[in-house]
Amino acid sequence: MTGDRAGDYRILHEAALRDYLAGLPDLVALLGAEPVSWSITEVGDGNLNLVFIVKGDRGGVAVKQALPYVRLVGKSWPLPLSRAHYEYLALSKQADLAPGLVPALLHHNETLALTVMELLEPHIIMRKGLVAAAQYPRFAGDITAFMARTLFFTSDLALSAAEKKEGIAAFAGNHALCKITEDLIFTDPYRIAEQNRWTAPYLDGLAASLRDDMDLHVAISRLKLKFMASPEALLHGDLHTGSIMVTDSQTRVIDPEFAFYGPMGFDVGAVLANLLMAYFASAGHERAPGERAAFEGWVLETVEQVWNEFARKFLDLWRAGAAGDAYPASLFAGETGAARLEAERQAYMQRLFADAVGFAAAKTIRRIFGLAHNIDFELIEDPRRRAISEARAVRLARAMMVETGAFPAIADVTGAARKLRDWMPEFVNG
Ligand code: SR1
Ligand code: MG
Repeated sequence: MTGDRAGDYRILHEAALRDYLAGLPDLVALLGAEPVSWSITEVGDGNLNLVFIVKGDRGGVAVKQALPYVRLVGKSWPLPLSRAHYEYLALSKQADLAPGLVPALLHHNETLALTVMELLEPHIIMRKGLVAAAQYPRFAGDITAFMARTLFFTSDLALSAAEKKEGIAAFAGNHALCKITEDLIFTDPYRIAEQNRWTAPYLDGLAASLRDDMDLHVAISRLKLKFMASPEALLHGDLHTGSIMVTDSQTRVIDPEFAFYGPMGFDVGAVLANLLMAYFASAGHERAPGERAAFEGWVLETVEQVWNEFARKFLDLWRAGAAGDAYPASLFAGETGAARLEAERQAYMQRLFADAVGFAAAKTIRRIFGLAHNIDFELIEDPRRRAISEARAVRLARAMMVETGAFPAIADVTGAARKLRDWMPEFVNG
């Protein structure tokens, strides 16, 4: 898969990309024999990379190239190209563990930090669909299969200690991407940081309160420590709805460049948080009342399904024959052993749920006060309206982070979200 004609790294814009691809016979066969007639369009709307769609008369591919800096900010923020290596490694692993749920890999060049993948068409970025109030009936089933299988099979429940440590080592070098998360999610929104932004002036008071709230500082710091020091499984590491492409009948998880061995709740929490943000943003978008109610009902139902189906699938895998070095079968023999192990599984899932609740809260707050926002809120043009939606999301997120124990089940999360649907923050009357 690694390209063999690469020189030193260089950014491939249209002409250079055409020449490069024209030298790869398998891709020429896929695209069509006339490179000059291929259309090449840069479509990257993420924060880090270049993404091209290349189409010929026979077919199309997606090409992703890492830039040596953060695209969102520019050359002043350098970022290692090695993230393309970790993304390729993670995609390969995920393709093995969750077949059909990630794009097919067609070519990878380490030197150019470039990967060619199956063109996902007519898939769209799920976040864009959610902003348009679209519902995705396959989503909960697919994303829970993806998470249950990738997390379980890379954990100590499924692997020997040696295999697990090899896995940790293979991704340990991706620390620059982890550092982005450590800073942008777990630190900056709670202190004065140059790159923070929020919907001013409405959220000025809330932003200031985040900086003084010691209960929140303790809670976010515990989550940060868990993120840094709990290599439970291979995470996608950035599993928001912008990293998922969908149609009515298919789901594909993309962009695992933040992959590393971390706490499972981080991935699960990311999915929950992004659905909850879509729920709160819904009130800010122009929608007929019936459409709004149907969409919001579906989103909260999906939040519940995501946790419940994930937990069920994860437990099924564990019960079906865990071959990992954790919980050795020889220690849980007989009926008593089986009963104790089952109780332990339930306790494990309860801890994982609490982690997911906390991480979901952290993911929400960062999108409202940190550097990188999301279009769920950003596309609400009227800032006052946007701030109302954001303040509701933050109110729930603070409770989830500081009083995590008050949310023992997913229905407690959706119930609290429902109660905040028409809640008005102080700035509305003040
Ligand atoms: C500087 S990168 C900002 C964010 O974009 C990615 O999608 C990650 O979420 C990261 O935190
Ligand atoms: Mg991304």
